[in-house]
Amino acid sequence: MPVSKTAENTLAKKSTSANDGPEARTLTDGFHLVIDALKLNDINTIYGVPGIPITDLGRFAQAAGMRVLSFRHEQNAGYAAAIAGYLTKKPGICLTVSAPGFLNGLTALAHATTNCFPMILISGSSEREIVDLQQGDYEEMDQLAVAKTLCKAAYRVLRAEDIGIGIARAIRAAVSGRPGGIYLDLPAKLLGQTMDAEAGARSLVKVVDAAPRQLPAPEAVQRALDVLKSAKRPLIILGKGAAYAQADEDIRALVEKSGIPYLPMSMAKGLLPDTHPQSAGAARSFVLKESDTVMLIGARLNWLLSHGKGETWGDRPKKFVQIDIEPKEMDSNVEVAAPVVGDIGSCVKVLRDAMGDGWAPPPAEWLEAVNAKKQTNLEKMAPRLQNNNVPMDFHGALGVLRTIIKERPDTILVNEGANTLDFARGVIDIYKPRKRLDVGTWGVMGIGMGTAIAATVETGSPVLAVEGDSAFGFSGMEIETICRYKLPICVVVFNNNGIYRGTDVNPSGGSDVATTVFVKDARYDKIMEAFGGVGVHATTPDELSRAVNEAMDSGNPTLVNAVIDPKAGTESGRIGNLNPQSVVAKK
Ligand code: ADP
Ligand code: TZD
Ligand code: MG
Repeated sequence: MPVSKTAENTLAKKSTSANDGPEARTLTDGFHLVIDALKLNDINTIYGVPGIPITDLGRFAQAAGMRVLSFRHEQNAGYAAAIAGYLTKKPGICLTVSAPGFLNGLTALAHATTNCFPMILISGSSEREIVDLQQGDYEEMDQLAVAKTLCKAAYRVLRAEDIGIGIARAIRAAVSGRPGGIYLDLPAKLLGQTMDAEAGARSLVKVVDAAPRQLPAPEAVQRALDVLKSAKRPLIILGKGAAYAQADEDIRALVEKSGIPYLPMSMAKGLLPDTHPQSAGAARSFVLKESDTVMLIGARLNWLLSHGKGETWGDRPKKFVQIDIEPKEMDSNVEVAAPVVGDIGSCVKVLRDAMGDGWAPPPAEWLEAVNAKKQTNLEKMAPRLQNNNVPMDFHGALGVLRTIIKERPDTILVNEGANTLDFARGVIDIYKPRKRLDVGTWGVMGIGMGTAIAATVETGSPVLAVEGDSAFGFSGMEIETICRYKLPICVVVFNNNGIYRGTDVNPSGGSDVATTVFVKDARYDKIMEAFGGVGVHATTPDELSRAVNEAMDSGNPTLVNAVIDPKAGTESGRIGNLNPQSVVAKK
């Protein structure tokens, strides 16, 4: 690509204009104002892909001491930014070029919004005068218009003196209320604009109290307590909003004080350790059906909870208490008897205090029934996790990884796939908050490598990424990124030769393989070796265990190709019921 039109700017930060006379004025420009505004707000990491018109923005940011991580595809940089936002409560930044780069980042921006993760997608854009007349500029697109429907808010900055305000608005919009994805459009011309350096510095805004606490109304708290008190079979459901809130101690105190069994949604696992006596994770179907009162904390009654009704929830009438920062979430699917609107940290603290000393635990009968169900299910699963079948099945392989996470609870588990996701979620216990990151609300494939990279970059923790072979393919090229930055990430590809299973055949009898099948016995470990990392081919639970433990001990980028029986999986994992059925032909 040719040198950027706007990048006649040299690497020198502040230049002196030639015709400024003896009392030369010091200038700054759009590039540096963006960087200064981000740094002023303690944002020090950028995930992106360089190119016109933002190549120099990345260079200058690196020169200014920011961590700028270049990816191989914007979607993966976007997923990294999204999860960075979730882990830090500060907006994760994804930086892209115009039209195609912007569009590549957009899936991740929409994913962030859907999952309530704070993120800012910053894209360079082409000349407004040409774009708006549709005269065919380089990478022409009305990006602001396109982004608007896919994010929480979208802004464009046209004047250098507005950069400070533009970034402040983007930050506040991302993290306040229900967090989400923000689009910030920076035209090439803006980046090259100059202004007086002192005036520029004065134009920057440090956002004060970006996500203000929102205390619940006392009558809402009382109503919630009344509903909980009258419950015979109460249940608490913790969602990823609760994990996001970083109110770990207060949430634990509320759950323990209440004595109520709780169910963690997938990314809320570890908020309390999965081995906690009140965890009803192993009795999920039972408690959803049998409970009479359910308190949701940062979890929505969307498809992941069968919308709060139907077969999953059984015949017993339910009362719902819901803690959420978004008032519109209440009654979204079923009636909520006691809405508690506020930030989770404040809400759980107030609720816990209001329970006072005289709070009675739920009826013993209920607790015993939940525990009995839990024990039966755990006993049923235990022997399956110890099996030494070759080729490995999902349980044999996951039994090994379960032990590794138990012994190394600070590891962040990243997980995507269908069977690989559903079985791992059930099998691998998580012991600490925000240590399980996965496909989120959409069940999107492709979050893997971006998520793994940001997880270790933001927290310093090692990462174990457990990936279906299909899932891995969506972001596999970022293995180079992992090697380039020498990140402590161990990827285990559950290689069952395809999507769900590797045994489908082409129903027409033609020479193409079936639509869900990949190259047989592929060696994903070689991809890691190509970039200088460690590749291991593991065919038994022992080999898998050894390889992952070595990777975790060394911190070297590692990819373990775990050979899984191609017959072991089921169609769509645990959500096969969502597949539409044809009346014409049965599979
Ligand atoms: P899960 O998929 O784990 O069930 P969801 O993503 O469906 O979780 O729900 C998360 C909920 O948490 C959203 O409704 C969101 O508004 C809410 N939320 C996020 N952050 C906070 C917070 N700090 N305080 C209160 N609610 C929050
Ligand atoms: N594309 C995107 C972006 N997200 C998706 N969820 C899908 C396609 C559809 N899909 C699933 O829902 S799971 C999956 C796809 C393609 C892959 C499952 O295969 P896998 O896992 O190899 O990752 P298992 O272990 O073989 O089931
Ligand atoms: Mg597979």
